[in-house]
Parts: sequence; C-alpha cells; structure tokens
Amino acid sequence: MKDLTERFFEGDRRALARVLSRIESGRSVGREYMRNLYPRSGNAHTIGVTGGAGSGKSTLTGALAAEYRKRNYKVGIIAVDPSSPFSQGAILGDRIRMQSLILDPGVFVRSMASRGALGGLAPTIDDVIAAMDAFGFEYILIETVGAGQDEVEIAGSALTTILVNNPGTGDDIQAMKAGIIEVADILVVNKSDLPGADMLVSQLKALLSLAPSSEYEVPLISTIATQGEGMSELATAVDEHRKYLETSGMLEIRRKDDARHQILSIAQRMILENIRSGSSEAQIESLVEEVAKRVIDPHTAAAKMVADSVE
Ligand SMILES: Nc1nc2c(ncn2[C@@H]2O[C@H](COP(=O)(O)OP(=O)(O)OP(=O)(O)O)[C@@H](O)[C@H]2O)c(=O)[nH]1
Ligand SMILES: [Mg+2]
Repeated sequence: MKDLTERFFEGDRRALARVLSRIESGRSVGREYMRNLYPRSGNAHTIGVTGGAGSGKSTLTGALAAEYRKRNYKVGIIAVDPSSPFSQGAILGDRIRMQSLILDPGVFVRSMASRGALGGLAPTIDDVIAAMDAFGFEYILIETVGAGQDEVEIAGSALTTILVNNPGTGDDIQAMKAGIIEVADILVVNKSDLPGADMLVSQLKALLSLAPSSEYEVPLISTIATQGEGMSELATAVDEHRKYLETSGMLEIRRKDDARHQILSIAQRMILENIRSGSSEAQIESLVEEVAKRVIDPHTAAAKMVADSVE
C-alpha cells in the first residue's frame, strides 16, 4: 500500500483528511508529516473572514469560494467554529449553493474547535493551513466566530482579513472599539438588501477617512452574500491586497513574523509537554502541597518542574 504522504501529494483528498487528523491530534506523528509538507507550502493566499455573530460570515465564505471556483481556483475552507453550518452538515442560508460547494472536488472543508486544550486558539491552525496549502489549494478561507482576541489571532494567521458588517446591529461600531478594524484589510457591508445598509456604508466610510493615510487604502465593499452579489468585487479586492503585500515588501515581513510566532508558540507547547510527561502526578502533587502550605514559593516549584523535565 502506498504511503500516506505519497497519496497526499497525488491529490488524494482522503489522504489530506487523514493527515489533518494526525496533525490536529497534536502528537509527534503530526510533526513528521509537517516536516514533509511544509517545504511545499507557501503558495496559497489565506483569507480570514471575521465579524459579528450572524453577520453572514459562513454565507459569504461559501459565496466567495464559489466565485473562486468560477475562476477555476481550488479552495480550502477552515471553519474555526464548532457551530458553523460547515461543520454541522445542517446548511444554513443558501442551501443549494452551499451544498453544491461541499460536493465540489475543488473545494475542501475542514472545521476545527476554536480553542486548544490549553486555551487560546487551536494551536494547530497554522499547521492545518500549511497542509491545505501544500495540498494545492490556491485560496484558503478561514471563518471565525464572534469578536475578540481569537479573531485578532486568526487575522495573524491569514494574509488578508475581511471584516463582515451588517446593517441594524451596531456591531460594527463595537468591532471598531474592540480594535478589530485595525486588523481588517477589507471591510464588507453584507446584507445590503436590508434597510440601513446605505447608512452603515456612510458611517464606515467616515470612520475609514479618520484612519492615518497609508499606501494601502482599506476598501469598503457592499455584498448580498445569499445571492452571491459583490463577490467578484470582493475577489478583486483580495487580489489587490495581495498585490500590495507583495510590492510593498509586507509579504516578506509577514512571513517572517509568522515564522517567528509559530516557532515560539510550538516551543512553548513542547516545553509544556515535556514538563507534563517529565513529572509524575505524585511529584506535581507534592509540589502543590508544599506551595499550598507555604513551604516553598510557586516560582521555586515551577523552576524545579522545568529543571526536572529537561534532565
Ligand atoms: N438578507 C440577507 N440575509 C443574509 C445575507 N447573508 C447572510 N444572510 C442570512 O443571515 C443569516 C446568518 O448567516 P450566516 O452565514 O450563518 O452568518 P454567520 O456570520 O456565519 O453566523 P455565525 O457563524 O452563527 O456567527 C442566515 O440566515 C443567512 O441566510 C444577505 O446578504 N442578506
Ligand atoms: Mg458561521
């Protein structure tokens, strides 16, 4: 039987699914795959789709993927949200469009939990992205849920971040306050078929005009994701942002930042794993007792655990 990596590079989707499961398990077997895959990644353009709950992120992700399929690109979708319609199989929004997308061999959908075992973003999202990239998807869309630190972190994993707003919620203004606007490369006013869309567009325009002038101007695009409207403009805006990243030298800087961030966070995880596997429950318990009784301080206890783990 052919080896899994070989089948992966032949474009076998089941091999991709298996490799992703192994990577996500966080065990060393995943690391082995990454060693082979990573050198073949770095070609895809990654797009984060973020915004308030119910703003239409899933619908828009599906519609944008359909636009890329029209342009003959292969698309990977990562839904960082267990409640996403992509992960539940219960397809919200435009059922037919979404279903045909999921059956399309040029599209691959993967969902993952937003939080890793240690809290924070699922630690393997960068690996999942790299694997899809190495598999040959030209565009990788990452849908996130909610508004907060996780979104900012995901924005760090994607080259282009799209912030989805919609009329009548006031969420957009909250997003500004939360600082999410600062990580947005493209602003979208979705649900443009609903009342209040024009007003939201002018509000956002006014906000954008306050931003310090820069080489790159954040575009504002109106969409009706349920009808696929505005997707061609959105795809063009993504390409323009990509071009900006390339010509300004930002792409290189971003790649280095990503590399630095990944190395450090993986190293942190490795150290934690070592500490956990290097000390027995009994050892940890005895340190816990001593600290609780004020016999030793927590710094000394932690230092002892770390020292024991590297021996
Ligand atoms: N009228 C209108 N409804 C839309 C549009 N886009 C999405 N919707 C509807 O808005 C609802 C939420 O859409 P989703 O795509 O699930 O939104 P989401 O942001 O992914 O939602 P969560 O992941 O639950 O936060 C669905 O009922 C969609 O059909 C649009 O352009 N116009
Ligand atoms: Mg969703």
